[in-house]
Amino acid sequence: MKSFLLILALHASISYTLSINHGKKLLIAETYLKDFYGLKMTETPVNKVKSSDPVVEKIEEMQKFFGLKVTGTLDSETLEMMQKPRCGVPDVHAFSVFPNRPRWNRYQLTYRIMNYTPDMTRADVDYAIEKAFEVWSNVTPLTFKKIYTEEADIMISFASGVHGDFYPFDGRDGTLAHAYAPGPGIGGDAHFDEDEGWTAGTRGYNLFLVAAHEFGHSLGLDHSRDPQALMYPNYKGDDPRQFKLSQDDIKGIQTLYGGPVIRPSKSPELPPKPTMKPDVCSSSMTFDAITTLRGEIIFFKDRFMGRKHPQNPKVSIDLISLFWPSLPSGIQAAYEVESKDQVFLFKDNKYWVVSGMNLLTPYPKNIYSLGFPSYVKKIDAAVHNPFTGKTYFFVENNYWRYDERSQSMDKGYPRQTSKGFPGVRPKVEAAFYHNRHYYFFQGVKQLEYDIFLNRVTQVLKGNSWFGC
Ligand code: TQI
Ligand code: ZN
Ligand code: ZN
Repeated sequence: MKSFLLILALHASISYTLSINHGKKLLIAETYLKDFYGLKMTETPVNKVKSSDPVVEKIEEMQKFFGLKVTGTLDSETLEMMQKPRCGVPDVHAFSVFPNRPRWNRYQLTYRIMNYTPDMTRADVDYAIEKAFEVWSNVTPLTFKKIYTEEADIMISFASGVHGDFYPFDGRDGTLAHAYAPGPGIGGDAHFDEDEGWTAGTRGYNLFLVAAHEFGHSLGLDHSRDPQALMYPNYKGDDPRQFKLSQDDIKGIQTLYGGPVIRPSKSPELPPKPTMKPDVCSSSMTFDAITTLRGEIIFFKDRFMGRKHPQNPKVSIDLISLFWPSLPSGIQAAYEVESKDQVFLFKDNKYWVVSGMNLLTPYPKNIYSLGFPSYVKKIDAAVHNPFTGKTYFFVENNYWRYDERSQSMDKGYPRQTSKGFPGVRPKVEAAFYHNRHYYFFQGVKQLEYDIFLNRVTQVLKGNSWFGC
């Protein structure tokens, strides 16, 4: 009898009826809603099946969870989702995401504080905002970098009343702030009502707490039904120092971005292409670019980077995107300025600067800003001399010399590579500095070059560093 009623109810909520697999679909939906949405027919008195339909409600709950169109009917999209493989954890939760599940398609996001409230010191505003982002970066792979010019993903501003969008603020109390779901342009942006009294403490509205809530919206979370949650739509003027993100908020944000450990297979930006890891011990192994990075030697090849510590025989080969999700594959030149803890990475006429795993330039810069003439379209190799502060850029048969201290290209370049580096014939395809030597890579060969003797001291195999 129970199951007959359920089938009746499901039947009523099906949007299309002419289907051969009808019975099978009902069975799928019945099992799914029972297993994951606690659907119990016993809760519904027989005569109430139509008026407050628990099946329709459960279907709607499930559609909302998956960001499907909320129709309350078993449309094809919903049925398809019900048949996807999944683990046996029920979807019953309090958090919620926006329709269509908007989220950022990369982990490294930028923010910019456009103006400051006079209610607090600038340092307190900076700190509140930084801490509010940390709430979310602590439990996801997301990172937030503050920038001062150009457009950031999350633009933060204080304004009162009408302020240039369709949602004017309303004076003291009422709406405190609002933020836009992830997306281009205004997407992600957060606006704070200047008519509120903002504080770093508990007196008015605590900027850190409200910002942490707004950034939840900026990242794709809607409101939660859990009163303990940060995303619950009720201001709790608790001591911000005692603040703790609830399990519900964590579950919510992690359904969008995953947990804090960066897993290469879960990178939302690049579904791994079926390229094989390079075989570094192959006799035909060549490299796109090589640099040192905090004591390790990094070999770039296609979408991969091999990391080798000079004293450790182990080589680890990872996707470049594991470390720098927004970097392209096929890096062509790279060098480290150890004194600044910066690594410069080049591809075509663009370059990026990283410090450890952090990208310091959210957008690539143009190599012409370094002083290259416009006919240079790409750099073959680059190497930095820590004693002189000079960087050498190799392009075809020539090289340029750049002064890192004055940040300018030295006069009298380009010069021929074979003139400046006796014994080194063009062209240099990759290079790095290690222990008073440059290592130049040409095809499968490697030249060890003593920077004080100014001559080649050894000819090695290109993959000699891997202990093959
Ligand atoms: N502002 C709303 C908010 O951010 C704007 C809003 C209303 C909204 N409904 C929404 C945003 C649905 C996204 C989705 O929630 S508010 C609180 C809290 C507000 C409220 O000014 O009411 C906080 C802003 F949670 F305390 F009630 C920040 Cl923390
Ligand atoms: Zn606004
Ligand atoms: Zn909110």
